[in-house]
Amino acid sequence: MRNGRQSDVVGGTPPYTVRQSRQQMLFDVRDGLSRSPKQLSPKYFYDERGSELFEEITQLPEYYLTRAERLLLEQKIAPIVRAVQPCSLVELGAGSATKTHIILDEMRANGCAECYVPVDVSRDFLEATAVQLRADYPDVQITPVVSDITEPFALPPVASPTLVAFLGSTIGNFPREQAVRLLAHIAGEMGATDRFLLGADLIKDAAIITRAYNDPKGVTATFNLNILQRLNRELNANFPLGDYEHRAFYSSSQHRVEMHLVARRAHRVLIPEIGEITLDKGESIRTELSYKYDRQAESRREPQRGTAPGGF
Ligand code: SAH
Ligand code: AVI
Repeated sequence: MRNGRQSDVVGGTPPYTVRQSRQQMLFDVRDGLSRSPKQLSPKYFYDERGSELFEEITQLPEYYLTRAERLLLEQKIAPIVRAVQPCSLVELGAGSATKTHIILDEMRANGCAECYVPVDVSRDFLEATAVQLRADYPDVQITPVVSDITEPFALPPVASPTLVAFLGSTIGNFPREQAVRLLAHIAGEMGATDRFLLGADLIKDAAIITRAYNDPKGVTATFNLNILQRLNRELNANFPLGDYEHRAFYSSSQHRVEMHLVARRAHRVLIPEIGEITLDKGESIRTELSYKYDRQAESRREPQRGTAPGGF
């Protein structure tokens, strides 16, 4: 990787801190809730509780994404590592980094695993992940970076070649334009011998996708509602949680899941630093988009992003 630009970060020693994250949250929430339809950025799902709930989702029988990706990594990572010969691994939206073990183990077996840089917006969870990884890989330098990857972010200098991984289909949670901007930014940070590994969920039967976002145990509903709980906790808002219903559906025309919180009754919410927000009965707040991909169509789009598909 090229050396990280230090201008976007506060503090010189890792983990870097995100500048003015509370101000950013107030700005985003004010902006999102003044739109029609109302929306909140899915990055606000991931406080510590939200990250734990996502981990629970990955264990659900209906949520096929994590299992499928784990299997793919187990089957495909060896030739990828052999071809790239990475000494460093940078992972965007790393979360608990459970699948990352498959990559790090393969890098170590291949003779080089110097540095691992998990990047995530969820500070406490990322720090816990780093503690666990340091215990599991005492010989690897673990340098967590707390950053919002939708903003330009700095990475510490690491040994080349670097494998940059973006797993879990998190790319699908970004609207197309934002995804292209993010990939172009990453491509600009990568050196000639670095490579990018993307995990993205493909278009499939609508019923399978719908089930994955409407589990009968209600874990996904709790994950969805946690975004309002977080606003109550961190911004002293008074969202009446019991008055919202989880709704997730797949749009076959747009190839995306939409997740919403629907108001069961008309009400007002006060967010002291933002003001009063009015919701009608049946009005929804869109909390997430989760795009599903078409392998051929995406390959044709690669040049736009400054990346080129490999042959695995
Ligand atoms: N990669 C893991 C986790 C996926 S969950 C896996 O495959 O299981 C999505 C992760 O991306 C969460 O850990 C969340 O905190 C992180 N994330 C979401 N939006 C982000 C953003 N804008 N910037 C940085 N990290 C983000
Ligand atoms: C992290 N991301 C890819 C998940 C997804 O499937 O879009 C988040 C999630 N939302 C509901 N369930 C899981």
